[in-house]
Amino acid sequence: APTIQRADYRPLAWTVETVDLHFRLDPEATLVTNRMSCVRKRDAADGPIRLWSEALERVSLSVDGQAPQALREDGGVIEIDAAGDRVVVEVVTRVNPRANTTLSGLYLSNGGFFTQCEAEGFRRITCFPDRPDVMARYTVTLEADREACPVLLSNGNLVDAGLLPGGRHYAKWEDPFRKPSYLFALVAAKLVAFERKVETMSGREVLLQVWVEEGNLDRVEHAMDSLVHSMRWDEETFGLELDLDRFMIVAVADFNMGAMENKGLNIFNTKFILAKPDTATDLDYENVESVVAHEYFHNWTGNRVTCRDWFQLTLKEGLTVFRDQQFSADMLARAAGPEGAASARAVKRIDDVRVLRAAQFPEDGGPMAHPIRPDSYQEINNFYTATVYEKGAEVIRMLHTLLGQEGFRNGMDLYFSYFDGQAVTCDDFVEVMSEANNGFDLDQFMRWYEQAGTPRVKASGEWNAADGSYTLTLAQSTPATPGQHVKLPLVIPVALGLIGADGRDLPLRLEGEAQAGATTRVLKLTEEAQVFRFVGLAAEPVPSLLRGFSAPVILELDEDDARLAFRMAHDADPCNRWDAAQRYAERVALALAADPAATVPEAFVRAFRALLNDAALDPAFRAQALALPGEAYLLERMSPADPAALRGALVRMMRALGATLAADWLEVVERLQVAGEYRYHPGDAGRRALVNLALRYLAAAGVAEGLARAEARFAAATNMTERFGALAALVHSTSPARTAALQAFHDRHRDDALVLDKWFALQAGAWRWDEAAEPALARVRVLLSDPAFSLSNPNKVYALLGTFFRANPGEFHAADGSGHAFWAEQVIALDARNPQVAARMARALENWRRFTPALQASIRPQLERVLATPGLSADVAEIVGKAVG
Ligand code: HT7
Ligand code: ZN
Repeated sequence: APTIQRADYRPLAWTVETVDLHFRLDPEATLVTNRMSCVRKRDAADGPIRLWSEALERVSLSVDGQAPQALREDGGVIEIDAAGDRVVVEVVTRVNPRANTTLSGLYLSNGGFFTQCEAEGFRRITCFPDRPDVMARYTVTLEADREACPVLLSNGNLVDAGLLPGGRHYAKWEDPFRKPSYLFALVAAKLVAFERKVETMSGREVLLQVWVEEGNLDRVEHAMDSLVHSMRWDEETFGLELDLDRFMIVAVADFNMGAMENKGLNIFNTKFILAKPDTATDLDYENVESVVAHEYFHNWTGNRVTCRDWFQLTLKEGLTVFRDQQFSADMLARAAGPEGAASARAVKRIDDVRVLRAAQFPEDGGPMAHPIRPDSYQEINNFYTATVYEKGAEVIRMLHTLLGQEGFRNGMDLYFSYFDGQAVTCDDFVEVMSEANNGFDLDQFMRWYEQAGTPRVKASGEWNAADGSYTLTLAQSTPATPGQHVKLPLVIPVALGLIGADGRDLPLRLEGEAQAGATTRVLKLTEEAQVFRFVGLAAEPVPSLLRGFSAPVILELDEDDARLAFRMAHDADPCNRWDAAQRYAERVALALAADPAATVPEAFVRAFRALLNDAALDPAFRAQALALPGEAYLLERMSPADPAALRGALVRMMRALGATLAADWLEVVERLQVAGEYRYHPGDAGRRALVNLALRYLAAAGVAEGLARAEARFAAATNMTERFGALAALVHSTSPARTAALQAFHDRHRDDALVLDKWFALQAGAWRWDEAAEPALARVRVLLSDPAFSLSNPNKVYALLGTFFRANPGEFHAADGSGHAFWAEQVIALDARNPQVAARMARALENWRRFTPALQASIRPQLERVLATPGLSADVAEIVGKAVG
């Protein structure tokens, strides 16, 4: 596929003012009539009308009612020369939704019609200038069989509806807002709505609807609550109000991603809407809340102000992730109450950092590394990445840190006042932030948009007892990434504290300052190396750097075990306290991986136990701090990466910590049980998380009483968090009870697709705790033929294959290469149905060069096998092509 360059962006000569769409919906032959009024742009260079078209049967095309005089077609682009400044182009296309397994464009799911147009799905429905900088007003008429599709929805307001002959009916929708084609949506299906009317901050009454299949009506209240909370939060935090009279959310079981922010008609993967205590875990509840918020927030950051081109994707995604992270932190803090608020916020921040380290850092260090605003792509769908989303959000967070809450808000206000209704760039956003803050210099800051790779910040400190000063040197560097060898220094906000010998933070005074100030402050690192001298200290301090994870960098700091244990016990910043525990655990894990005879050091167990038994600490925080670092992150830190050796190390650690601290874990299980009816609340969720973790350690170590507790909890659980937590503990043990428990879980939830996804994922991700146990791949192969499994449903693929490839490296990278051959087989099979999903699975091997030579020798032929597959999609070809290099 050709490579598209950011630098090649050119405005179109013609735009579209209004679009009148008519859909005669039929599962195999839907007829789409599209009348668009095209207008020559006054400021653009001369040129033809350009329409994009993909996988379409074109029935007719006319310009002002006539056959076009000059029409050229090349690689999915139609060019029409038109005279004058205004013409009406009418295109009629026929599409086959049933045959559309890509889930992009118009497709069927459980008998209903759904669309997904971001990024370039609209061109699979009709011929159109399918770019985000073409913003038009849409009128949409849907016509369908009344019995099969009683509900007909599209963007905006319902303006007409009625019956048609032959058991059919129609509905007409008008969207009052101009929008790019990627925000168009329709739904025609058998659904029911859960409704609520609320008043916006200006006193307008709006209708909120969550549409689901009838049997799911008992699990939508949480999504509706989340929507109302999101509305309130955006009003209070940014003064942003819902601009529509009606806001709809529709849940669909077949969906490539999490959800989609179509104007007024958000379409969601059922996974991020449906939640009730018996089927959803605390994490599911949290995810529903944050994804509902994310899509809702897009209404302003994405829809009202959109992206000029897809290279600017982080303009809407990084900003919206930042907004949803802030929202979730505020919601958790509010629910936790004044005493628990700070810890609840920290726990959320730790979650976000975990995701960044596990998903984004490896991306930044591999063949797909790209700046948050990429310079080129072959397939845009491959760039909905952790870099664009999560690192993008970190970049916005740094802006927030540098400008302060008020400065950031002023910038947002100015952004909307300048750009409402427009398609703009990341430069526009950063410039407006500067302008709203007295010309705050953000020129160097723009490098965060331009450079790929995770920066390293190396810190070293020197204590001078004679004059009571502590000199901190910070040096930054960013490793070369593909196609980008020269890296310039970035603006890196480093939040820091100094801890005294008694474990308390010291007031900070930099040389030249009259008096000491706060105990945490933000240093601005802008040069390759900078020195900061703190004075007025009575004794050598312990530095706590990058508090709150103030920048998306890797901090390199020489700390011995004792110092890590000290920070684990005393760091006043919970993020850093957690990070100290992670660093210590990483050190132990890598040492054990390097030496099969090594054992878990006693000092580590002591530090770990102290955290476990610190009853003053929020259980949710303890659950975070006592969970071992993720395998993907550890593999990233291991050179060469050896998944089998690492898995061996982690098994030994789990067993040692489970057995040595058995009494402590059992006490947690005893004391922290949550009584009463389930409620989604951070306090209760934290206790459940810690008890579940305790059961994991106890079960791993084979502690009989722990296994008995897990069995009892599994049998008596009244909610999914406890039931699944206990099941996971049993599955991750050598207990013979694990097989029966898996079967019982399956039987109980056999008709529930989302719960079965958990069942698939648990087995695909299972470690082998004894040699006699079946390899995970054998189990995965059996599950592939399970009647509940389907390669056509992305959730099933992500649960079974995604978990095996990404979350079970110890098994996936089996020395015999069986996992790698299986990967190729599945990627090829998936690619024929759904290239986007196949490409996601393909990414599991992109960092193959980091592995041991033996594993590389096993992986390379499989990459080549995929690459040589006839008819391979551009999606997979880009990923595997870049991996092979
Ligand atoms: N903006 C949405 C992106 C999305 C998407 C992209 C490509 C293919 C399918 C997709 N479904 C949704 C989701 C979001 O960030 O809110
Ligand atoms: Zn988004």
